[in-house]
Amino acid sequence: MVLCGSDHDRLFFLLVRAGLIMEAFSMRNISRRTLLTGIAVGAGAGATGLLAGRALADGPDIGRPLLFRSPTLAPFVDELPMLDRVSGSRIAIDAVSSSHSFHRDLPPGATLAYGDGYLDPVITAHRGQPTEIRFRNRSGAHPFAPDIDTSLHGLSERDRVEIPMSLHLHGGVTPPASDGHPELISRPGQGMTYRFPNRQEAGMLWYHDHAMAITRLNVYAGLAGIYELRDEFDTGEAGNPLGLPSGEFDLPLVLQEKIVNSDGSQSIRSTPAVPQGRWEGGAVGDVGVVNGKIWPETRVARGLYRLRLLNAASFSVWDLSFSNGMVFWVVGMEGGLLDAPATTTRVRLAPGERADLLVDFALLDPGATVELRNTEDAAPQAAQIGAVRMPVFLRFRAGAVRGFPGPVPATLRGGTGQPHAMGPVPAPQVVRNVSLSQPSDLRLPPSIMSLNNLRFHSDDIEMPRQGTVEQWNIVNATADPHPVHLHLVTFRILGRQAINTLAMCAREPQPPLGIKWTPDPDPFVVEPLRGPEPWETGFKDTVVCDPNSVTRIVIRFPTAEELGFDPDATFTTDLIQGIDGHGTATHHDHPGTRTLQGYVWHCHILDHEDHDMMLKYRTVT
Ligand SMILES: [Cu+2]
Repeated sequence: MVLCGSDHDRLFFLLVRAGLIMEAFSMRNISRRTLLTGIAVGAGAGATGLLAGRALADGPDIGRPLLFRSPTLAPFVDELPMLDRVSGSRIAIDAVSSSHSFHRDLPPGATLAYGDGYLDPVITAHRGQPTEIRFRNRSGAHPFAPDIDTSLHGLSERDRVEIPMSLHLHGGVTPPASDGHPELISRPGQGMTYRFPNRQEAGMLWYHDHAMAITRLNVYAGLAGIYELRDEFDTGEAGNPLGLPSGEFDLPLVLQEKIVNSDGSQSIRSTPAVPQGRWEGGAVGDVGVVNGKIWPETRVARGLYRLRLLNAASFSVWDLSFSNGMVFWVVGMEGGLLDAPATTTRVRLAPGERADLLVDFALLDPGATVELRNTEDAAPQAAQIGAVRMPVFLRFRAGAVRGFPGPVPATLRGGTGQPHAMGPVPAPQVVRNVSLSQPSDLRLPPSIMSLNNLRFHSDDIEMPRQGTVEQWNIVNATADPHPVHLHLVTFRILGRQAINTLAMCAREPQPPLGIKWTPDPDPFVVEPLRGPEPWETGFKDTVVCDPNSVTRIVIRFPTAEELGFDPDATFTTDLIQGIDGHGTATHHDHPGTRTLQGYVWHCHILDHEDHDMMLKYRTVT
């Protein structure tokens, strides 16, 4: 029997698989744990009160037997790391086995790194000047070797010690051969050259691993970094025509969640209910990590800052705000700037999403502190085994000195010295329904995540025409949010509507996994269209699709002429070379050269992407 996505929950099946039958059935009767009702939230709650009772409380937690947890760690004792920067038309990046201490009281634990340590470096690029990345995989055994699930996508024992890697520039308008296709993998001793044309507008992109079925482990281990693209408007220099803060007043903040062990190592596992080495479906962290440190603090001058937030977590969606409730401004998102700053007191970010913000710390008295907090609860299915909100990321402490003196700009686009205005959302020429589901089949535990009820290797893929504008109605038939990311393109959000998933599934039942299922949500909407939030009104490359809802986006698929490359060009695994640079193709993996084509779209919950919420797509002529 195949059930509709929302009819059951994945963890039930995971527990059954793990042999925890009683736990699985008792879980069905557990509503959300009430342990944390005492957590103080909102302005005025001190950090100690806020954090007491959850991740900072050490020792066994008999109330949450289904979760691992981090040891007790004091918040705000580490300085926020300032990320190193590199630039240039040719950049060498070696992926290596490294180590890093996530907290003052933790010894260094094993990581993977592009360079050294964790999360380095920030690559700065400029529009119109291509960047060539000479990538080499020089890693050793995987820090999460025992956690690799060799039942996924042909992974084997070899992958524990010879890590496959593929580098993707998230948000990059990149030729397909350089886009980090999940099956174009470099093993240790191999590498390839990635070419990024940088023909797009300024924005904060990021690069991270994208290798098939192991992305969640590689990124969590440390394979991620910021890619800062500048242009003639958003120069990143003092005196830029947009009047935006620059230099020390322009702070990239890479937000992550983790579980760490007292020996300093990271834990990718969140629940003992799933045996080690089996896909979990999503790991909720209990500590907030910013630029590689747990709950850091940073001193800020009293003035305007540009904070560029990236949700680089594997799993959680966060609703972020300041502990004093102060107003701030959204100036942009994944694909560039807004026409004008938008005032807000919160911004919600799912994995893969970025928010470009202005925050005025002149509002603080010298010595005063303010925390960046999260008020979003753990996703429903994780909450069912006791996962709770990770409440805070970092603390800012105002210094005595005055900082960036400029005001919040009145406009950012459409004027002199500014990029062209965004324009209205274009009218779609094609409407396409696509689906997100959890098509568990009692014959096939554990659960699996899916786009269109298909698996990654399906050839029943979307093939939008180049030069057309399409509306995608993304139907989320599950009980959890999923951030959907399309490679190559940016899009605009029309809005969201809750749907009656049960009624929809009764009318259009979900067939067995492997048969395309893209139900029409329109007869089942239960509310008017809700437009995008203020931080979603610009050009996006990732959108959070709420549970039991349809999320409507409008995408223009560019032509080869506009792109300066053929987005439908084929490419082969011959791109992978020995890293001595002699250009000899080495094919240890496959008996022959494989030909690949196109891009992918996927859920940016990395566990979901790995199994199997990712599909190929092509843009055709
Ligand atoms: Cu997902």
